[in-house]
Amino acid sequence: MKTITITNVECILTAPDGMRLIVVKVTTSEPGLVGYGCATFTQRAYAVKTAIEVYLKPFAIGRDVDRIEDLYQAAYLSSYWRQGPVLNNALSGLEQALWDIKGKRAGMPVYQLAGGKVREAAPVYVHASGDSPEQVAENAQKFIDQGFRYIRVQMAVAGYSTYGSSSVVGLSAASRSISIDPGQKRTWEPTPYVSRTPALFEYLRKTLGEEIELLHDVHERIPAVQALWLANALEEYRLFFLEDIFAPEDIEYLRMVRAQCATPIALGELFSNQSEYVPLVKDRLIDFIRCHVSTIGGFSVARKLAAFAEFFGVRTAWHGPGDVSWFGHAANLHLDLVAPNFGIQEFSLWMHSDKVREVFPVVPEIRDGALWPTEKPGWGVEIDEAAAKRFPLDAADGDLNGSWPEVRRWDGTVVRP
Ligand code: GCO
Ligand code: MG
Repeated sequence: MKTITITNVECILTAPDGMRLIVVKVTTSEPGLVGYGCATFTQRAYAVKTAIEVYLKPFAIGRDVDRIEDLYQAAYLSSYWRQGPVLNNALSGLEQALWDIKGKRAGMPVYQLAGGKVREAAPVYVHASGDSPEQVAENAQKFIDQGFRYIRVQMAVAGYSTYGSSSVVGLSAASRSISIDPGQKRTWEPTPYVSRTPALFEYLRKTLGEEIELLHDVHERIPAVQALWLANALEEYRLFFLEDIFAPEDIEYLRMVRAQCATPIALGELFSNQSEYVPLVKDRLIDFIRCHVSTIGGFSVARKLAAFAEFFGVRTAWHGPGDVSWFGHAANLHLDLVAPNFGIQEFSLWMHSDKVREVFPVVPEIRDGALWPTEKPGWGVEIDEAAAKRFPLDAADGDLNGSWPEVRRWDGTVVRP
């Protein structure tokens, strides 16, 4: 059979609605056969672009499109130092584009190449927030009425720059993820948040009932011992999972949580190196692995991680916020469709906004609280490259340039975002 080779590797940067996305396009020696993958690291987009254009492109041109794993392994080792977020995202864009190409050549969706469906679609969780327990409950109920069964709930702490409680469209992922009033100093204190959160869940269980699946993201914002206390305090409210109670630097504390309470734990979006996530799965220190698939290196690595986690009873909950391109959301979905140990899929409804759909005209749809594949070959997603150019990165979120806005304690200490 004729060998088809890579003839070009391009990086597409686009920021519809201010969300800075990175897509890799691979062109081949077969006329018309191209593939796309996600390499989105929203805070360091130009570093990923450089890694792709200066290093991966010359490395990949001329190589056989069929040899995805061999190309990945060779490229991965070629930088010597490896498994950081920038190079992993670049690798992801390339390898996901090759999976897209393989699916198109086979005339099948990628999930078929990974063993076929074990479920029809991927149930998703969506983000509800508010300034009070009443407002959070009201916004959660709106999603429940639309058929969603899993709701992440976040509440603003008055006067503080709280993670996840503002969805001001037009700001970047980072800015959008925290409540920041124009001109307001971004201040954060852990204790007001920790002291208010149990009452939020007491109210939500009273108003929404015992069966709706509630999720919550601590976002590594509090000292480890307060996270330990919070995990215990929330146990009676039976969350579906409590996310990022510790920063990657503090994951050894997980052993204490496991010894003290049965609150389900989700961690992983900040991991890039396998030495961060392998021990957590091996020792069953988490219930859900939450990696950002392009940050761990792409579809093939995530497929290996999902299979590894299956043997330890750890379920998948891939990171699926607004700062993942539609090729990344498609990779999440295809992983979800083939994994017996699927847990839940995060999804940002912003991905179906008019501007995003202008850039990505063909995408999976949300129906009955789940994400459904398009059943087209490859990822089943299409990009309009001319439209992508209409949303340049540099028009997004001003001088932040994708960085997370600085947040500080009242004494001036900078805190984790
Ligand atoms: C989540 C994440 C995001 C991140 C964002 C960083 O659970 O979806 O915490 O909100 O903060 O993707 O850019
Ligand atoms: Mg999170």
